[in-house]
Amino acid sequence: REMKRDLSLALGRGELSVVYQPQIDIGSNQLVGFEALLRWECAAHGAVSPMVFIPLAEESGLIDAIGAFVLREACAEATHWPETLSLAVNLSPAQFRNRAVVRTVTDALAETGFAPARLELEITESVLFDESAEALASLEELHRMGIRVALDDFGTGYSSLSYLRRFAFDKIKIDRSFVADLPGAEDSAAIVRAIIGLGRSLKTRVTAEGVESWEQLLMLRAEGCNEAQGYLFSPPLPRAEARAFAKAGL
Ligand code: G
Ligand code: G
Ligand code: NA
Ligand code: MN
Repeated sequence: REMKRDLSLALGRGELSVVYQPQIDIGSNQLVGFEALLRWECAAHGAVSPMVFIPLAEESGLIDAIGAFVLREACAEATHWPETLSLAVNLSPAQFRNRAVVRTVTDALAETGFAPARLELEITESVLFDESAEALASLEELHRMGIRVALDDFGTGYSSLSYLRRFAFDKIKIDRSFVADLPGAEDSAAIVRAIIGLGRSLKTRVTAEGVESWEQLLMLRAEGCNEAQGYLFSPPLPRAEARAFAKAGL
């Protein structure tokens, strides 16, 4: 459709930007890093959600250029933060269709001088779902460079547990749909408790997404969840505000 054409022009027109959401260590209440999230302010359509334009980018092949832009932009920005802070960047399954994704990541690190050990890549289990041999090889190559890999939106896919055996994820992110029902809903509480227990057994850190209330945070802390992000702490922030947040701590 027409929006696809607008998206192909968006990069050149400077309509794409990156915002940063703080990630907090629940035990110490310290800021540990930020997740980079893409934004598109389209001249014709106004603000378009990544839930809408990322699938368009995947269909049209623009995802590689857009993905490279997010990595370069976010790594460059993160060099201005204190060295203790990490940067998480979302990668689309479509970016793992060929091994060039490794080059895209290493190029961004080389161009910006950002340390691989401070970078975390967020992927969904569907990365390992199709053409998993190639994707797995790319993930392992990135891992060997010291880059961390997080399993995003955990609990919403088809057979999440088998993916935990296929690759040694550094982090599991509990999907915000489970967190939204806390602390009241018994079934969501049981699922969240089980995921945190799984992380503990596998020695994999667990992050809760979409934390909006103190009640949710207290429950997550009591259950031993490692990290949290959500509106309780901060919405995603434009880079100048994220920089100020980084310098001030939490
Ligand atoms: O920021 P927001 O809640 O609107 O993000 C909606 C969805 O878009 C989330 O699932 C998020 O992971 C995805 N998303 C945001 N930024 C990026 C990005 O840079 N790359 C990819 N592949 N997905 C992104
Ligand atoms: O799929 P992913 O987890 O990458 O999506 C992150 C998305 O969640 C972003 O679009 C961000 O704007 C949104 N988000 C961040 N914090 C909260 C929150 O506390 N509540 C809700 N409902 N959404 C959030
Ligand atoms: Na994410
Ligand atoms: Mn998520």
